[in-house]
Amino acid sequence: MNTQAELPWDRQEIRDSYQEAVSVLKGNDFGPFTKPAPDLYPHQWNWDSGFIAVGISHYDQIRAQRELSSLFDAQWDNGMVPQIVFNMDELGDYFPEPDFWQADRSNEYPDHVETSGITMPPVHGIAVEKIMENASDKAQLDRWLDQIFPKLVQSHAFFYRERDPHNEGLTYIRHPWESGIDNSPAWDPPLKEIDLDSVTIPSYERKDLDHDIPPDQRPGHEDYDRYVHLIDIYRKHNYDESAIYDDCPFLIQDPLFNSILSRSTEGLISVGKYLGRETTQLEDWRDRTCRGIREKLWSEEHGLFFPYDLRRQKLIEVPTAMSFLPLLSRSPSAEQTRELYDKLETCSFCPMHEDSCFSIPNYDMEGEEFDPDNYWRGPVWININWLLMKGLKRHGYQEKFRSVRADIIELIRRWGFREYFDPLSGKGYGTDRFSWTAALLIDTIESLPFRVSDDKSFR
Ligand code: 9WN
Repeated sequence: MNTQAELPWDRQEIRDSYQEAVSVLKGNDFGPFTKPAPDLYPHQWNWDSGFIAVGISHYDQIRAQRELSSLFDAQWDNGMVPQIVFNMDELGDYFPEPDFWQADRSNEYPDHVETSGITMPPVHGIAVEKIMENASDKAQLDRWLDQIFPKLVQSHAFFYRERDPHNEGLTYIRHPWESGIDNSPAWDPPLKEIDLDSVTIPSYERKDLDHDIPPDQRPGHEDYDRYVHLIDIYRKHNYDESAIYDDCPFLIQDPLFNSILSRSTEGLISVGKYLGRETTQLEDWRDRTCRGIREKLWSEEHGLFFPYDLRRQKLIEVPTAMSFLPLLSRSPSAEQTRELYDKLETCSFCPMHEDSCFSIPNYDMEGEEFDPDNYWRGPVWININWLLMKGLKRHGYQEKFRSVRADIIELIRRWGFREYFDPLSGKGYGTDRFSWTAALLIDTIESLPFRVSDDKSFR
């Protein structure tokens, strides 16, 4: 067990970082939800809200509950929780917005909010479990859980009913934005199969480049053309899942998505047991997904997990941080776990510098496409490192767990609440005052040997 004496920061420094993180989240608070960042992302995002709720749960139970309630209020009739719930007070600064998605063509669309027409990695079972652990007002908690728990179960049922065509326990994603790791090099092979010269791309105007972020840190124009082409397919099929399945060129069973789904289901099992509900169905989902990951997404040759391309019926053998995400769940066998750990320690994923290591980059540093400042093509992301940190702890890799934890704190202390970080220099990129960076810093600090939130004097 690490002791305070082994930590490189004193209590006051940690308290200062914690307080600053709280002020980032309060600054991005829009009432019912927290914006991912002040300008670049003005709406509510699905997995962002899950991570944000985890952080807020340490200091404001009711606000954390509200973060998830507002997201689930936009749940579609078929159970899908949308990737974006639009903030109708701030339309115009982001692309694509409701007029482009036209998601109301779906029979399943909610009638009181505007949303996009895809989903995202379901981290909310993890968040609800965390809120339950941290709650001080149990009566409030019970009332809220009673209301949110069935919605969460319904959202998982959506995946097994609509997105698991072969009953393998593996959900597919149908857009890179559903993965949350939009321009990961792992999506290059399937996306390149979309021949841009032979499809008609609807006209559109990007807004993400209007925020002083260098274009080479964001996805390219050809990426956007393909993102838009996929949306056009959904619109043509009125967002009908089975029609989309028949036609969509991008259908991927992704280890990141499925590991999160399985870990989130574990969260729901804990909540279900607390509420005295039947959890057999949840246990069956958890086990089926773990088996699917372990058996279908593993590459013996590489000793890594990879996404499976359902269209082309093969693994996409591109090593990324998502190859390790099954550690978050009980999916990997003991042998697979050891192999993953060994790979994490190679120079592909463990960038050691003179005095510092900046933790786990999102893509193989020795890979051809490695780019230390381009979005999901190399940088370190705090949410991925936070998930991996939990996975390392779960599988008993205490030392590596502590080093990733220390890197998360140190990166943010040095470079601020940035969206992503250069794995070579540590430098922060993308938007500043990024909400999940702040929220997950809070949770990471709370896992230190002394609990900052127990010390009421600093707030
Ligand atoms: C598209 C909000 C979101 C994150 C994603 C991240 C980025 C959006 C974009 O921002 O994606 O969903 O416009 O680039 O890739 O993970 O949820 O923070």
